[in-house]
Amino acid sequence: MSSSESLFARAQQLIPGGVNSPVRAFRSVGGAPFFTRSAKGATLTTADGKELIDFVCTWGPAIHGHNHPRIKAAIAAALENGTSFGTPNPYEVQMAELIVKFFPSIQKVRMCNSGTEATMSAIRLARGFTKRDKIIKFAGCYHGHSDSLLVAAGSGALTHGNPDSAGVPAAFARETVVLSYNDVAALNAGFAANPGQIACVILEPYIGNVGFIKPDAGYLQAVRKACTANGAVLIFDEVMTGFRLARGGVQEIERIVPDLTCLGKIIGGGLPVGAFGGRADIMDLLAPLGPVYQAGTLSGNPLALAAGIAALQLLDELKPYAKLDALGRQVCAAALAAAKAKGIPLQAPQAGSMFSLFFTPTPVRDLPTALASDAKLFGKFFHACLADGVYLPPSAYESWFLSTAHEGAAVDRACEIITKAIKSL
Ligand code: KE4
Repeated sequence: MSSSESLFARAQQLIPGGVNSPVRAFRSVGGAPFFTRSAKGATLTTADGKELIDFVCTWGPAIHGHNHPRIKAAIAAALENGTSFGTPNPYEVQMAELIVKFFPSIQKVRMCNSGTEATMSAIRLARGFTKRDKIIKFAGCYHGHSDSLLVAAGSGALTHGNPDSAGVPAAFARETVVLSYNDVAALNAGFAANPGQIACVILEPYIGNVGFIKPDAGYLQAVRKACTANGAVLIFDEVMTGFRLARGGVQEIERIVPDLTCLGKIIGGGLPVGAFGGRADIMDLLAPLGPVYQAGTLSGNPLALAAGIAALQLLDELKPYAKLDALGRQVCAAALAAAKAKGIPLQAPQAGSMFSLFFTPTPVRDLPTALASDAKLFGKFFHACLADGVYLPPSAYESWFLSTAHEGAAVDRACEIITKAIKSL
């Protein structure tokens, strides 16, 4: 069997950067990525036969650990009946009933195939509902790679954005206003500078894509209030946090009712999935009922939904959130103790099974304070952990994840390795 090195050499001949998603290329931490041969529980086994305790969890879906027997069995059972029908299927009804049960703000829901599709479609829906074109997003929040969302704060920061990727037309970017997160004054100024023009505000209620960042007390309530006052749709992008931090996501924890919610990752049990849902008066504008078009060949795919239903049923049975929070606290406490002993400044924001380590003396509360952390030192830390068998997100600006399978030996071993790595810096 080829090793990671030979696989990567071949991959780079045919796949841009040798990867099918940029963060996997290790560009942010240096070195070459390993290839994974298999995964089980808290562990990845690489193409080189190395076992790694995994703190990426395939970027969120594997909340029950990899290759959970219940999810595997659900996929196998669905597979007996075929892989895709292109017609409505019973799993779609069961999944919709589960999502609506766990997320009271979601009265109707549409399945799709990725988080990108979910947020792109939710924005189109908000624009169709309000008949407005502009949207507000926040610096650092990532919502997938649709054109309206690959936008950075523009020169006219309060009125329009600039493309954040080649290939995004300036005309598209101008419709996106990018503001700073955790800044109520900036949000109110954004609305004031665009009176009656903002279709929606989209945000990660707890950010996972700058590393993990929590909102200031009262911030989410202020966002809700500003959207209501300005007739803008509030979209919670809970692709990462949905079912991960609580059965009903951040909106359950913070008791906020968004107008639309985007989901993904966990609801597919590791298979391709996305979903968006919310107020019925907005969702009913979707084709075939209404004028907002959205579609997908594999939307509601029976295998993906069978896996996702098994994952959600397991969450309902196990109610693992207190345990996941204890595991997250255990890892952060070990890292903070090691950093203190070493005299290295470290921040370790955490909620449940999402957390990050930022090498900086300043609490991280938005993109600038995250970027002020020492990414180079994180790279050194990343490779010290990897060498000893712990795989962290290959970027200082990503949330870590853990699963119920990390409990016990895996998390204890990982804490030892993280402690040793910090001491070696
Ligand atoms: P996908 O299109 O990758 O399924 O979902 C996009 C998305 C939307 N919203 C949030 C809050 C997300 O975190 C994501 C995707 N998360 C990244 C992790 N930073 C996926 C990893 C990757 O891009 O390879």
